Amino acid sequence: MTIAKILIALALFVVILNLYFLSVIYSHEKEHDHYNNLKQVDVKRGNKVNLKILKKPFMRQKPRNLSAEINTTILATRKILSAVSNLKNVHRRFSMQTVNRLQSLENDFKVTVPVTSDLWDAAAKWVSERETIPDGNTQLLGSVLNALSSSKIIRAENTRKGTQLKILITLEGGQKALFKPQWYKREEIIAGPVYAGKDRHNGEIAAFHLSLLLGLRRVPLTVGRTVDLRREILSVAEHNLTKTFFQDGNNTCFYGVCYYCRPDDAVCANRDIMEGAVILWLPDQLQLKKHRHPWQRTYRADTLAKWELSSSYCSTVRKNALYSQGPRLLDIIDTAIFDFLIDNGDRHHYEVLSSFGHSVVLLLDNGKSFGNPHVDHIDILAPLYQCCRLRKSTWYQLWMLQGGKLGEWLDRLMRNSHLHPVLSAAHIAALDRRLGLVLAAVHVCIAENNSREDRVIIDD
Ligand SMILES: *[C@@H]1O[C@H](CO)[C@@H](O)[C@H](O)[C@H]1NC(C)=O
Ligand SMILES: *[C@@H]1O[C@H](CO)[C@@H](O)[C@H](O)[C@H]1NC(C)=O
Ligand SMILES: *[C@@H]1O[C@H](CO)[C@@H](O)[C@H](O)[C@H]1NC(C)=O
Ligand SMILES: CC(=O)N[C@H]1CO[C@H](CO)[C@@H](O)[C@@H]1O
Ligand SMILES: CC(=O)N[C@H]1CO[C@H](CO)[C@@H](O)[C@@H]1O
Repeated sequence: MTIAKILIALALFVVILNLYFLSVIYSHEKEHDHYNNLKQVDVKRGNKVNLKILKKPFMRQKPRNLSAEINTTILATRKILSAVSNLKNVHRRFSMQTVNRLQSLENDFKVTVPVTSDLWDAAAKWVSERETIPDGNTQLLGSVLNALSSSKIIRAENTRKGTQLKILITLEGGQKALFKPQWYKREEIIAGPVYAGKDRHNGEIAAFHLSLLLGLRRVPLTVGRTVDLRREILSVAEHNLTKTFFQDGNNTCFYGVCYYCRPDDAVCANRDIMEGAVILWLPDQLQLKKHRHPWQRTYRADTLAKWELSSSYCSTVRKNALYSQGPRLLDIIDTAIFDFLIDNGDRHHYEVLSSFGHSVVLLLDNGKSFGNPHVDHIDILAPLYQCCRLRKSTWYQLWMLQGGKLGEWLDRLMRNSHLHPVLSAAHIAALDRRLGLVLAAVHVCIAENNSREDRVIIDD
């Protein structure tokens, strides 16, 4: 009798437990999209604890298709590495033409006029369909950068949008800019997935300078700036931001208001002095349009993206009118090369200027860069090696900069920065190594197209 009762009770318990799990599974599947979004931003933050919390216990996990992975990312990596070791180590010297171009760029960084609000108008006029800074006629570049790093801050507020802590500042003359604080020391190495960690303020500065060196003039003007947090920011901050300031010993800290901003995740000044990057706000009348990046990562270790599974992914992308005509696909490939050089594997979306028909893909938000100088994430180059095409002007610029001096020149351009050295020696060295890999990837493509360079290098 009692045994039967216990058995019945047990059976009932199992049924109820099953129902409970079923309902849990159902609710999880329903929230799938929302869940993914959450997870995506969370992993970006590089916070291991949160990763665990968000791990889906009840969802079926897709098994990794290792053979497919070997056929795409690993196969491409193998080819590129073998090509780079076969390419003769030419150690070309820069041509006179390259040296002249670099010196003229260096000249552009000279401060020629004092700070006035006219400089903001000049910089606003620079932004066009294909560039944030025109090539030539930019004698005022150094002066605008100087204004950005020295103008009085008259207002500081939360940016509200976004997952990363940044402050929207207004400079004297009404110019808006973003302030991204320093989280890491120069020598710190960000371990983990390519998108791990918080923004690197020095990465933003280096990315801007590198974009000019590469002739990819699509990054907003960016400078290093040291602020007195109490005197320059807190004194002009709106209430929402002020509330997040506190004192930790002798140091002033704040945590701001953003998706992940929390008191226990604050950034602290050295007493009141804080280093950061100041990024010029693009003119307000130019509307930005955001697109999902076709080579977006899944931000999940257990799921591969389509581009990681199929080496013919590019032909899928090119079925979309956005990428089958106009400059967009070649812009994406330029972006991939730029991101590979700076080690940014976090460009899940990209922005264009919607006021223009053929807007360039802007290189905004380059903070997840220069994380680990000892690792080359070759899969960032997937748009290049899967589409096997690149713009002739980009190829030319890369070709002219080979020879082991790209890093040296970048460092030289950044010598004017308040924060010099902006990058550690290891990151500087990584740039030339990665440039070699980009050139090798292009060589692999040309070889696979029966040495038809014209099929890979696109005259546009
Ligand atoms: C793995 O990917 C390859 C190539 O895309 C495919 O042929 C194969 O069926 C896949 N295997 C599994 C188990 O999904
Ligand atoms: C300040 O924060 C509150 C609550 O989060 C929000 O509703 C309000 O819009 C914020 N104000 C400004 C100016 O950011
Ligand atoms: C704060 O500064 C004072 C004066 O320089 C020093 O004596 C004290 O040890 C500092 N406190 C901390 C927590 O660093
Ligand atoms: C086309 C191709 O390269 N296929 C290979 C994918 O990977 C598996 C496992 O390594 C090979 O068996 C296939 O030949
Ligand atoms: C015309 C041609 O041969 N195109 C090929 C160039 O190389 C890529 C990558 O191997 C191929 O996908 C193209 O078909």
